[in-house]
Amino acid sequence: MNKMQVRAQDSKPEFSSDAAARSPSGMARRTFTELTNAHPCFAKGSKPNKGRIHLPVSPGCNISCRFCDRKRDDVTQAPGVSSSIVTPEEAVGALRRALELCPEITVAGIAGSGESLATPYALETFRLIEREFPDIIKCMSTNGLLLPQYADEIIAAKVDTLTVTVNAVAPEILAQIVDGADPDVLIRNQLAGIRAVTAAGVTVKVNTVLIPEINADHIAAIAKKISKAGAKIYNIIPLIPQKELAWCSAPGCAEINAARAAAEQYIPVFRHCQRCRADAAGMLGGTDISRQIYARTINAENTFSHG
Ligand code: CLF
Repeated sequence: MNKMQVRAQDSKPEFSSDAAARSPSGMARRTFTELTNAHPCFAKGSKPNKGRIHLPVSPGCNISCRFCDRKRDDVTQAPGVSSSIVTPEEAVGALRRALELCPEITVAGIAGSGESLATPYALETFRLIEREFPDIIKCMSTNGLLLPQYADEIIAAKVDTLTVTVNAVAPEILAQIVDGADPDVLIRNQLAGIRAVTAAGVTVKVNTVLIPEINADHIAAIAKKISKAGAKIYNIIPLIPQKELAWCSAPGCAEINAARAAAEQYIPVFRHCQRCRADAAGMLGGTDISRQIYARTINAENTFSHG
């Protein structure tokens, strides 16, 4: 039997209260249980009454995933696309406007358009948000290459939730997906970084881009490793074939379901990902209000970031 066909066992892990969320540093953070009620992307079910805004403050990247195209436009459905990049101060203004338009927004997320830790703007933005909106959940997305180096700053900036994109835990597989980083180093840093921030009470989600020709049989191995490292929830995102991975296929429902079942043996799985733009705003799956917040020339369709 193909690993992808292995069904999840009946006794799937359930969400549990998280005592570790009270960090050793004494800094109180939202527990995973609290987040399952308040954060649209950190629960098994959908939360139609909670929204998020993405603040596109991070232009650079440091690993060059072969499926990614970080071009600026308003309509392309592709990883890393956003209409514009804003400054940390402009991002706080965007959050202010978004909360006026959509009070259901509970989360300010930074998911691009590039890598959050490749430039200082994401952490700077979170520090500004903490001053003006301490009740808003601060959600950061990263490829994890610099996570061990920045773990203390992330913790000090009171980031509540961190998403690490882990597309493989075997270097020979990751080498087929990432062009600009040593796969051994990237995997080592991702896992060490997850361990470091979760020990301080940050709740970690892992995203994996499911690429049928490359990592589809590898999902259970990823789930096992990231769960052991401290991640609380797992999101499997179907590939949009483009750029250097245009030769790969977009996984169908059966492949996605099989991957989720394989992962769920080890970790709860989030199933409601909307593949948000790096500048999305509003309710997940609902009307996007980002046009009323960020300058755009054309109506935006739903595009995808690694958040
Ligand atoms: Fe944004 Fe990502 Fe935070 Fe959510 S999105 S940074 S964890 S607030 Fe959510 Fe959108 Fe899927 Fe991301 S539905 S792409 S998983």
